[in-house]
Amino acid sequence: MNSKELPQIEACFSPRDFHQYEEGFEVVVVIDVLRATSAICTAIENGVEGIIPVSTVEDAKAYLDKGYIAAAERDGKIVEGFSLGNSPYSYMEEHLKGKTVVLTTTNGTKAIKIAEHKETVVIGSLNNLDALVSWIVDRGENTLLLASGWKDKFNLEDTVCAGAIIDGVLLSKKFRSNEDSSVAAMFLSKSARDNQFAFLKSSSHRIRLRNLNLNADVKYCLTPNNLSAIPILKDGVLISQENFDKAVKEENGENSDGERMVGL
Ligand code: 3SL
Repeated sequence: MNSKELPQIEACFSPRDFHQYEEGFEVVVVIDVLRATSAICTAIENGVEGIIPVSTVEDAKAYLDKGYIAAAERDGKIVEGFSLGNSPYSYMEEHLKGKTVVLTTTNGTKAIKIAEHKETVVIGSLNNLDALVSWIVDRGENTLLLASGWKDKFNLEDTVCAGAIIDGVLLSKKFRSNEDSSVAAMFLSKSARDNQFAFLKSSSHRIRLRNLNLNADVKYCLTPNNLSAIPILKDGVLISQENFDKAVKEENGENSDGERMVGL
């Protein structure tokens, strides 16, 4: 195959730039290492049935009032009136297994909402790095990595993660990458590779979270490959890849072995 025909993988550094990059990409991977997408991957891996991302605290509050489990974070803190925020550890709790959680966060859920019109939206983090790289390579579609950043600004940790994903995907030799943003992301991720924790010491959001005594969360979120879940958006809800595949088969009138069901 001519290299120009290979699917493309690129990085977009901020939700503000998304509309400049999105054309031609079927798959968008939303990344918010600290902490939204790490928390979402953790939730799905630990048996949470679904996460409904919403843009505003008011939206989350409306769900809460209707009896949903709802979580809200702004500026690193749990919003008043909610008992659940954005710590990955809170999504390991037994009582959330099998439940659907509505979630709003400062940047991560905003980025998901910006991308939700695309054909396929999945969730990336350092935690599910290798699983995600394999998934992207198997899928073989044009893939845009959307860094959530901080209030539309560039951030280090999402860029390092995007660079690591591009690096892994390009190793397959089944993708190409052209944008300078992607080259820069790969350079950063290579510089960080041996000790992400030390490299990201000066990240502004890491400092923000340390000041909120959230060092354990930061350590967890910077741990590569402790998860294999790839949350994927289906009708506005992030679900596991297995449940996504099952739902798509059912919609197509197939049973779980891919055979068409009689009468359909
Ligand atoms: O910006 C976000 O979406 C959050 O992940 C920020 S925090 O880590 O919860 O502060």
